[in-house]
Amino acid sequence: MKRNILLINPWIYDFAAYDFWLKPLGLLYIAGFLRKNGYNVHLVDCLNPAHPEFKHETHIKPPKRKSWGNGNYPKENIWKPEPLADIPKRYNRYGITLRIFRKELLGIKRPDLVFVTSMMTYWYPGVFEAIKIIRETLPGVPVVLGGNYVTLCPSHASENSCADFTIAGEGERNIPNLLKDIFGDDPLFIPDLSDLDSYPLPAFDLMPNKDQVPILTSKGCPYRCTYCASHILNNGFRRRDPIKVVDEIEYWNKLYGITNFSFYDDALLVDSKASVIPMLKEIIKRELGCNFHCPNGLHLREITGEISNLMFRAGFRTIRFGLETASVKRQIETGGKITNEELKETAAHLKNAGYRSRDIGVYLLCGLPGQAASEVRESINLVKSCGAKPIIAEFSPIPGTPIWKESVKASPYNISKEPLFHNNSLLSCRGEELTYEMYRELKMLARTGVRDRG
Ligand code: B12
Ligand code: SF4
Repeated sequence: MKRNILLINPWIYDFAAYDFWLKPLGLLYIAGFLRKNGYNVHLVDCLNPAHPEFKHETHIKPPKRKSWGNGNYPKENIWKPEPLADIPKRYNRYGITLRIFRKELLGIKRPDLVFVTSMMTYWYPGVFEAIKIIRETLPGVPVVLGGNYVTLCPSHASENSCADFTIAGEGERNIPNLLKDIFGDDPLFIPDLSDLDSYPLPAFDLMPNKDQVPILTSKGCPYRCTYCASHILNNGFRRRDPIKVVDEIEYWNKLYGITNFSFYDDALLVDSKASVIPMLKEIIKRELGCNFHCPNGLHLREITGEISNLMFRAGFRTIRFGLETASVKRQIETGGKITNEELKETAAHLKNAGYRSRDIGVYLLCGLPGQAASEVRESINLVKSCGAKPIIAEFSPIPGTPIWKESVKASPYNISKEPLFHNNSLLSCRGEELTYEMYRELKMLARTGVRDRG
């Protein structure tokens, strides 16, 4: 008889959260893998903004959703975890209510195993809540926890989560051994880990809310920026065949009428001749009429006139880039992924292709160790002067990154011991020179005065 595995995408517990095309892609890949190995899979998505049971939750305001698959989450104000007690901000549970979650768990066939995913390190309270309720409602069923939080904070996860197993790293790599240990099952199918095209498609059919589909054309990144965890989370840089990526897009489009897709790559544009250029040409050729969104920062350096035109024609609507800082010194110190000259050229290419200033979002890090407010201000002004839109991205320190030691030194919080202090809203590594007041002013400055010129 087939075994049943329950997959859980937990809530976000945070001061703020916005559904910027966010789906549990890693968990859906694992579901595809499990299915291919003959397991029955069922998913409970705690972040489903459109759960039918919300009609009975009259205390919750219906969230504003956008037609492109992004928008607000339903939310409830909750108690702050003790380490955050002094932070003068409201703390929320984003997603379905606890009652709906319990009802979901009690309404399904008892599983043989539960897989729980995790994303940001500082979102672990929502993960722990899910595990606690699973233990109450499904006593005796083993719980496995994986995902980015476990990979980045393995000891914290194994010591505090109450999961039976905590598994760091790529699921496809580690789950076969786990299934052997728990059930004695030998896998029928293991993908070639060096070939992303051998992975089964993510089991997107399990998602209750099919408003958009996330796509991954590659894993990892050839750069090594000091603040980024990409190299810890991925084993090298691997890419899919660009035509197979378009086959996947067309598949979801034909099957469910999906017209919005978001790219989750760390390095979508790198090595463009072999990857993104053929992909864009194929999307245009097939006349799919879809919208594409890149919420994660793209590499400015890779943009040419040709790529800009192809992106525009293919339907790339939301484009975000990572500049991080206009300080030449810091650009070099943190990895040298971009120069200010390249930003100017890129913005001009994108404008020529038809994008407006407000379409060209450029992320700027704020709150890096030792970073002065003037550096962020100058970065904002540079982005504006190039005819693009600056977007402040608050620095979140990540264990294992090259900048980690410096972050630990700079922070008044115990970021080594407590992942809640990695929360980007805290600006936990800012120097005294960059006050919250200044940060708010910088946010305002970034938001105002982006004009469409030329
Ligand atoms: C896409 C993305 C986003 C998207 C959202 C997508 C999402 N689902 O959340 C957007 C652009 C919105 C986003 C925003 C931010 N992000 Co982000 N994001 C990513 C990114 C690039 C990919 C995540 C992903 O889906 N990968 C693809 C899937 C296939 O992989 P996966 O989820 O890891 O799953 C695999 C394994 O983890 C494992 N696995 C997963 N679940 C399970 C479960 C079990 C049981 C097992 C065994 C295994 C397992 O197997 C899976 C398959 O191989 C990661 C970097 C990265 N390469 O992972 C950063 C990353 C997670 N983000 C990060 C950051 C800093 C942010 C921001 C704070 C940036 C900012 N300053 O504004 C914001 C915060 C958003 C918020 N609301 O607070 C950091 C993490 C910070 C932290 N402390 O945890 C990362 C690591 C990037 C970095 N800088 O290094 N992000
Ligand atoms: S280029 Fe982007 S994904 Fe690559 S290491 Fe730097 S920040 Fe990370």
